[in-house]
Amino acid sequence: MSDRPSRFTPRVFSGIQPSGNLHLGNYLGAVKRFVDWQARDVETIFCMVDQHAITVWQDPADLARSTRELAAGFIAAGIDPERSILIAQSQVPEHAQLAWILNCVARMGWMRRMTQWKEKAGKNAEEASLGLFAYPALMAADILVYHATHVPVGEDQKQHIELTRDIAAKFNHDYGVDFFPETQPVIEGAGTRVMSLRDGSRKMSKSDASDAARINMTDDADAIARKIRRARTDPKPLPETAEGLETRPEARNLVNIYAALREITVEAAIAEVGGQGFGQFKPLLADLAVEKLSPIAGEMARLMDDPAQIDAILGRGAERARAIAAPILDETYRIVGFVRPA
Ligand code: AQP
Repeated sequence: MSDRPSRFTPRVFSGIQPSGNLHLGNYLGAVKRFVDWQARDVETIFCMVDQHAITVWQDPADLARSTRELAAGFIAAGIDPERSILIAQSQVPEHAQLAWILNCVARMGWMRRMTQWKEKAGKNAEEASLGLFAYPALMAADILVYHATHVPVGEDQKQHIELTRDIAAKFNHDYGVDFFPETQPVIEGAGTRVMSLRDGSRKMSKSDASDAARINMTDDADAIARKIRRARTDPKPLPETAEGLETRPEARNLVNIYAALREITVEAAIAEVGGQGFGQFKPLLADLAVEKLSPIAGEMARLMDDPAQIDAILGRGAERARAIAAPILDETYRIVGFVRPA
């Protein structure tokens, strides 16, 4: 946590879109680190951001299934719904209510600069949804409606957290208040940018057309081993130093994954596996991945057998979340000048 004094009680918020399969990048860059945060003496709120997911088309049945599966993934990976607050975004309407106000604070130019908007809308911006453009203001609301001070995310979300800070600062400035905190992005460890197994220059992503490019958290041991065996690499053995990985994106990605799964630094990983050829290293990595991920997949499958239990957990989470968010939204309304019911 930051050493800077703040009047805000430390509170952690982060979310994941239920827009497809939870994958190794989401796990190492986000969920695994959520579990670390949960072990600390700080309130933690984790969210299935289903309203973000529909900024691009989602089949309704798939969205419902992915939301429950993501909740199962969180729990199977170690999120305890008693210790943390686990929610589906659409069950806490305060997120969308605050987002409207933040839409009126954020500037068009800020949104246009977002890398994710440029990448996802691409040349087809006229056809993209208004929601996709406004997505970062909803993300700011997700965070600020809890006065969250820390947001653990992968590298790709850094820009959106910086935007959240800009929106909070402009709100505070425009209304002459010190109401929203300066949220810190927390981007740490070897797994903050897991790359595609087919192309070391692209991040591992739910929306990659090639299933071979990612390891899904629901993959069985055979699928995990096969994907790692077939992962693209160069022909040289692993270097003896971490610097030697700098110009070798695919090798660097596999060593990063190894380090993140082993919970060691890249330097320590290279001390263990430097000099190995991929014929030796890939089976080692596959065994490690199966050892760490298979129990999570098994537990996810078990939880998915009882969707009513997942729904009950999310319902309880929403109640607890609303108890925090509603007073913050109410105060925001007062600051803005909305007349409140007597
Ligand atoms: N490849 C990755 N490496 C490390 N962290 C990652 N995250 C996503 N991909 C990687 C982190 O996972 C959290 C949730 O991400 P998200 O699902 O909300 O959005 P995303 O970043 O857009 O994820 P995808 O998989 O790439 O989805 P699509 O394909 O739909 O765009 C975030 O903390 C993110 O940093």
